[in-house]
Amino acid sequence: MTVGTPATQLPVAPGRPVVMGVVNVTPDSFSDGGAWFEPDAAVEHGRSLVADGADIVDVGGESTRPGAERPSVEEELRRVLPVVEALAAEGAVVSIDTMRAVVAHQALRAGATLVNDVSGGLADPGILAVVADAGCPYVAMHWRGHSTGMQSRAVYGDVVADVAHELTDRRAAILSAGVTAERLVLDPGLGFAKYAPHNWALLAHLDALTAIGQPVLVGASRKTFLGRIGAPPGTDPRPPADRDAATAATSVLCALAGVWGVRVHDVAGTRDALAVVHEVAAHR
Ligand code: PMM
Repeated sequence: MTVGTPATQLPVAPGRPVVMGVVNVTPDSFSDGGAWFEPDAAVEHGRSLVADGADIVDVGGESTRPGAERPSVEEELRRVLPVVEALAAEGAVVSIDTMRAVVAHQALRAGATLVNDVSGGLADPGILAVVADAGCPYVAMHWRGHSTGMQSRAVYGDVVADVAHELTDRRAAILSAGVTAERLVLDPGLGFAKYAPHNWALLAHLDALTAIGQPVLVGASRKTFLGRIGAPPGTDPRPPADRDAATAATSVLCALAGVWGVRVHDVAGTRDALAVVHEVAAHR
């Protein structure tokens, strides 16, 4: 093991999906761009997500909004490492949201225990060896290319079948790189090379993704397709902060579909929504 940390198990939350709270240490993320760009503000935000009931805090230093330019490796490290280190030192379960092997490696050294890779190992295949060596859980998201020009790749025959097929192929590659099946989570990548009808279809057919046989994570939170809910035709989508009720509704659907986890900005609202699902299930 190269990172000097013990192998970690996939976190689970009995009776409900795991809630992963988002800490974007970026100047330009679509949902909360710039709000937590200073390390102290990002750490404070991570703490408040834990207080709200986040099981995991997901720290990322690269915006993946459509068309976003990539930061340098040095800049990404500068953004995320102090935040990972501080939150992990306080006992938070920290995941590192990165496509880069070196960032994953350094973040694991700084105390992260899970790697969340929106490229599923396609952007930097070396990340799979880092994860395999660390023995840590790994989220592999469905991805068809970097943010610049990504929406031009939103071409599907049957989006649900195509995404399930491509994730199944990624699973084979990831397992053969030495990541263990019990630590591998798959994610449909809502909004990544996908337009609104693709996202809705994937949410409507989560069973096709859970059927692959791996735990599933869904990141619908505050994405543009949810901003169209309640926005009159011909107007702009509602702003990201007004999309939390719609996000909580997606978390309910995810819970009913038996997903492993949801990645959200509004942890408190999602925990309430999931508690409702839990109570109803307990009273059947
Ligand atoms: N979405 C974003 C970033 N990271 N990770 C996973 N696993 N799944 C997602 O859907 C996902 C992600 C982009 O959203 P943000 O800018 O609000 O973080």
